[in-house]
Amino acid sequence: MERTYQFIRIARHGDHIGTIQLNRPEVLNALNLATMDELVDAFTTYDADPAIRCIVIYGNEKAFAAGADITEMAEADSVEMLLRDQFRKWDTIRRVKTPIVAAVSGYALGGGCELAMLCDMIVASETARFGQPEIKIGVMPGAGGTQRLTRAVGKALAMEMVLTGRMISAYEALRAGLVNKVVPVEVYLDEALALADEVASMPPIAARLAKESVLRAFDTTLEIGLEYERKNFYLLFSTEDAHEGMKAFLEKRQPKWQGQ
Ligand code: DAK
Repeated sequence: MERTYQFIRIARHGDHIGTIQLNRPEVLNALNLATMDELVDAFTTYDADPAIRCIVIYGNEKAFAAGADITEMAEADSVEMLLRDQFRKWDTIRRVKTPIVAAVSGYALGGGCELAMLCDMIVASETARFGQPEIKIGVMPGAGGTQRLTRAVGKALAMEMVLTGRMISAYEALRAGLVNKVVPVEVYLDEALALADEVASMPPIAARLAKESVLRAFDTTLEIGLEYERKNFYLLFSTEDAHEGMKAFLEKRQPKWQGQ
C-alpha cells in the first residue's frame, strides 16, 4: 500500500511511473516546510525503487505551486533561515537519479518555478504562468532561480523576470526554452504521463546515466563534460540491457529491458 502524506498525494501510474501531487489547494500549493519534508521523502522513496523509471510531479489546474509559504518566512531572520537548512532538502531533490517530469498548470512562482526547473522536463498547460516574483516581497530567488532560469531562458529574459517579478505565459516559456511542450489544460497531465511512459519504456540504467550526463553540462567545462559522458557511455556496455538492445535491433524485435 502507498504511504499517505498530509500535503502531497502519491500514486503509481502503470508499473514504472510514480506520481506526486502537491495538495494544498487552499494556498495554491505553497511549499511549507512540512510539504518539502514530504516531497523529499516521496522522491527518495521512488528513487530507491528499481521498478520506478520516471516520476511525474503536478499540482492542480490553478496552481503547480505559488512559491514557498510566505507565512513561514515573514518573521524569519537570516540565522533562523540558515538553521532551517532548507537547501539540504532542495539538494536531495536535485540529486534524484530517476528522470522527473513536471506537469505544470496555473501558477509556478518563486519556489514553485524553481521546483519545476529542478525537474528534467516540463509539460505546461496553456494556462501555466511562470515567474520569480520574490523581489516583490523584498527578497530574491533562493532555490536556483537566478541560475537555472538564466541557463534555460538566457540573461535578458531571466534578468527581466527576476528584477520585475513579471510572470510569463506558457507560450512565452515555450519560445524561451523553459518548457518542453504546451498543451490544452484538459490534457496536460495525460501528456506528462505519456512523456513519462515514453521515458519509462527506455532501459532504466541508460536513462539514469544519460540524465546525469546532461545535467553535468550545466556545471562543468566541455572538456570535463565530454570525459564524464564517455565514462558513462563505456559503463553502459557492461549492462545486459545494452547487449539486449543491440541484439533486438539486429533480430528486428522489441528489446526486453531488465534494468541490469
Ligand atoms: N505563500 C502562502 N500563501 C499563499 C502563497 C504563498 N506563496 N501564494 C498564495 N497564497 C495564499 C493566499 O494568501 C490566499 O490565502 P487566503 O487569503 O485565501 O487565506 C490563497 O493562497 C489564494 O491566493 P490569492 O487569493 O492571492 O489568489 P489570487 O488568484 O488572487 O492570486 C497569486 C494568485 C499567485 C498571484 C497570488 O496568490 C500571489 O502573488 N502569491 C504569492 C506569489 C509569490 O510571491 N511567490 C513567491 C514566494 S517566495 C528557500 C527556497 C525557496 C524559497 C525560499 C527559501 N530555501 C531553500 C531557504 C522560495 C521563496 C518564494 O517562493
